Amino acid sequence: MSDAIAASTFEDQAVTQFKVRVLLVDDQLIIVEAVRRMLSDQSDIEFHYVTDASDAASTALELQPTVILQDLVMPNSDGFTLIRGYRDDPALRHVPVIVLSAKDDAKLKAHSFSVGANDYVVKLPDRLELLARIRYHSAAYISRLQRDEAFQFLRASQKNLADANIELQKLAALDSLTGIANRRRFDEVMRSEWQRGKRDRKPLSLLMCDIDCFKIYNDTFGHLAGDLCLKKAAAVLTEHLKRPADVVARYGGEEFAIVLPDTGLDGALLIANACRSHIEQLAIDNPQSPTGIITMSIGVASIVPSKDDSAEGLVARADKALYSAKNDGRNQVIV
Ligand code: GH3
Ligand code: MG
Ligand code: MG
Ligand code: MG
Repeated sequence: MSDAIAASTFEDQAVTQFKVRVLLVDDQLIIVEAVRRMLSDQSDIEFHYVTDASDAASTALELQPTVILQDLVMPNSDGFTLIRGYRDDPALRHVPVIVLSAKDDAKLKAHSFSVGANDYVVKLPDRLELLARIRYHSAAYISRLQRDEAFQFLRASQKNLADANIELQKLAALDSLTGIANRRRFDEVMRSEWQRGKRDRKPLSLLMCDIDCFKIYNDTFGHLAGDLCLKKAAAVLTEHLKRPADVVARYGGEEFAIVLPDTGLDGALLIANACRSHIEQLAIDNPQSPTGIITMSIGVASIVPSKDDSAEGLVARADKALYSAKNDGRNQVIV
C-alpha cells in the first residue's frame, strides 16, 4: 500500500520536456537543404526529413515530431493521402501538419484543410514566417501533450489512492496479531447478518470461544509465546470453517467469536465441538493448568433474528453459555 502511495507523489514524476521537432516530408533535396538552413541556428529546434513518401508515416511514428512540414506533390504518393494517413493513426492524429506547397491556390488550400492540415505555406516562405508557424503549431501541440500527460498522471494518482483506500479498509478490519477479523469487523458482520437473517427468516448462530487458563500460560512462557499460541488458535479455527460466510473474529484478548449465518443450533454445536477438539489436538503444553495443555471453552447461542430480539441479545446469550462452560470445568461446549 505504501508503494502505491509513494508512486503517486508528485516529486517522483518528472514532467516530460518536449522539444520542437520538425519533420519535413519533401522529395526535393534542394527544399530539404533550404529548410535545414533556415532552422540551422535555432538551438531549440530539431530538424529531420524524409524524401521518400513511403517512409513518411513510419519516420513520423518513430520521431514523434511536434510538427510535420508536408509537400503535396511527391513521386510515390501525394500529400493529401499522407495527411489522411496521419489522421487515421492514433499516434499521429493530433500532430500539426503544415502543407508546404509550390502553388498558391485556393482550392489546394481548401482541400489541404479538409483532409486535416493545420496550415498552408507557399514554398519557399520567408524564414521568419516559417519559424513563427513552426513554433506556433509546436507550442499548441506540446501543451496538448502536457495536458494529456497531466491528465494521465492524475488518473493514475486517483487509481493509486483508490487502491490504497481499499487496502486501508481491509487492514482496518483485521486484527494485527492474528490476521483474522477484528472486533470492529465482528460488529459489522453481526449487524449485517442479523439484518439478513431477519429478512430471509434464516437462523443465525454465534460461538463465543475463550482459551482456558491462558493467564497461567502467559505467566509460564511469557507474552511472546502467548501471542504465538493465539495465532495458532486463530489459524486452527479459521482453517476448519468450510463456508465463506462464516467469520472468525478476535473478540478480545484470548476470546474469539465465530459468526455462523444460516446455521441452526445443531449445526452450530457440531462446529463448536469440532473447534474445541481441534484446539485440544494442537497439544500445546500448558503444564500449570489442570489439563496440562491449551484448551478452549465455547458458549453457543442460536436464533432466528426478529424484531423482538437483537444481535446484542445473541452475544449476551453466547457469553452466558461461555460463562457456564468455564464454571462447569472448562474445555467444553455449552448452549
Ligand atoms: P479462563 O480459563 O477463566 O479463561 O482463565 P484465563 O487465564 O484464560 O483468563 P483471564 O481472563 O484470567 O486471563 C486472560 C489472559 O489472557 C490474561 C492476558 O495476559 C492474556 N492475554 C490477553 N490478550 C493477550 C494477548 O494479546 N497476548 C498475550 N500473550 N496474552 C494475552
Ligand atoms: Mg514535391
Ligand atoms: Mg477471557
Ligand atoms: Mg481465558
